[in-house]
Amino acid sequence: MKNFDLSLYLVLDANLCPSPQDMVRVTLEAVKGGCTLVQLRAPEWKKKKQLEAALLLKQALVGTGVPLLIDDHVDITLIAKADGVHVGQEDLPPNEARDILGPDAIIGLSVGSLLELNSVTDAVDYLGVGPVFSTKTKKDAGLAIGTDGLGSIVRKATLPVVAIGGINATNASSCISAGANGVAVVSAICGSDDPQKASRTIYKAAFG
Ligand code: TZP
Repeated sequence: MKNFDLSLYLVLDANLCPSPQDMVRVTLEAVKGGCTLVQLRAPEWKKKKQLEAALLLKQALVGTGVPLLIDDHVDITLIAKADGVHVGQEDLPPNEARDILGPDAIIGLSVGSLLELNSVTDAVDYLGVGPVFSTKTKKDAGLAIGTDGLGSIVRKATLPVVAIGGINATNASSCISAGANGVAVVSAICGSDDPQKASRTIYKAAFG
């Protein structure tokens, strides 16, 4: 069994954390606050900077039990010995990512509609579903699907689901009530003055 916990999934953002060191700082605080999984997502950065961040993050997470996933880049995942990759609908397909990374890697896939569930294969371990609420963080995220949209995807999905998009302490519990296994958060943690407190507050709001 692959060991990962989607409960509070921190997605690091290159705009809110402008350097790899910022990413490490936010990550360590978030882990103290209960974050269970971390993704490096920095499409604005050149690969060299993404790799630097991945190596630092992997080192920082040693001994925490919190896995590190890399958005989109299988090569960085391999080089940094990260725990897996998260791919979108337009990225390297999950089967190809699995062929490269092997059976132990964690592979996540973004799904924004019932139609996109058709792209789920045996290679996928979890689904990132959203945007549930409107978000300024990802410009091309598409229209918010709401908790009703989330619920309809969860009911058809055969894999664990993490909700994403506009999630904060106020609305996190509605995602769990709609059937998500966890919440993925960018700005409500990365943009907070106190990422540890923000993480703890969101976790408690979601799971009590
Ligand atoms: N994928 C769908 S929405 C989103 C991503 C990466 C961004 C979510 O950011 P925030 O700040 O938590 O709304």
